[in-house]
Amino acid sequence: MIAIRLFVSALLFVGGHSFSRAAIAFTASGTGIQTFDALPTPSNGWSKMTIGSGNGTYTTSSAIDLVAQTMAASDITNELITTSVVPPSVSAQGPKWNSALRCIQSRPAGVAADVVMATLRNDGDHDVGVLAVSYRYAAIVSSGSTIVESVPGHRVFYSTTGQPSSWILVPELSNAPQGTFTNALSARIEIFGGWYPGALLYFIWIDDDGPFGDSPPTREGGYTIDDFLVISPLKLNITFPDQDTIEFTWDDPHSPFCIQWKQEIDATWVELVCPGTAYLQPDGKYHVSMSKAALRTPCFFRLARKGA
Ligand SMILES: [Ca+2]
Ligand SMILES: [Ca+2]
Repeated sequence: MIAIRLFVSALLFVGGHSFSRAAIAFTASGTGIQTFDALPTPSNGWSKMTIGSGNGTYTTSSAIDLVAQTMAASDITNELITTSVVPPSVSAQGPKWNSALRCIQSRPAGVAADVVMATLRNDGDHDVGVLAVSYRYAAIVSSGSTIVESVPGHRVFYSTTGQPSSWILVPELSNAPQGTFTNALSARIEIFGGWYPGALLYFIWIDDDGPFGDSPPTREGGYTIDDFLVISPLKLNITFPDQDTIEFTWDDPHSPFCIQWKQEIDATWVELVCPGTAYLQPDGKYHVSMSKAALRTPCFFRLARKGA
């Protein structure tokens, strides 16, 4: 257990199943950032497939969520195709690796949907109950055109078995806005049933072929995934041992993180209820609502990589 005590009298800065399948290794430090500088192959844990034929097959997110439940990870085995076309061109060949953008892209045409899959294996020595997944996510279209989709972007699911009817929606990754965007997405996932050492875990991204194709001014969107990262978030405990002290503790003895503390107003920070516990992601910024008289001023802390 790591504990950091903050003495608030110095308020501004204190204290500091098929185990042989190729997969992305998940260790105590997570997957490492997947930057896609080279073609991500099935032996690297990345694969794809297409389903159906013809655009407009699915008109609602719930229709896509239903078809997800028919999928089996064992069927999603094909290697991504390489392209260097920017912005992403439409294709019936499924999701691609863009060597110019150095990311994974989807922009289906002539199929019902594109499917991208990441296969992870828990190479740690203990069960994992909570994950934090993050990546950069963009919607791109040719200049002079607008993206119009029945279901914008991806619907994203995970499964610990890869079997049909096992896919669990990740809402934070699945409700893209209409039109172009550049987002940093993240989600905290409580893994139903846990993720055991040696076991696989799958993420799938489904991009349906919407009502429009590649004729201006309304087109199928091109969507990109980059800097994909999955980690175990830290479970942070916040207590008030006495009037002048706040104590933060977390459970990872190898954690290369420290708490940084300051007073600052920033409406974009995430508010937590305190005292209490919270799962945090590295480099995140969090707002603690203080309840003790000496701590009524809005205060903020940041979990930062050590040495950053
Ligand atoms: Ca990249
Ligand atoms: Ca689409």
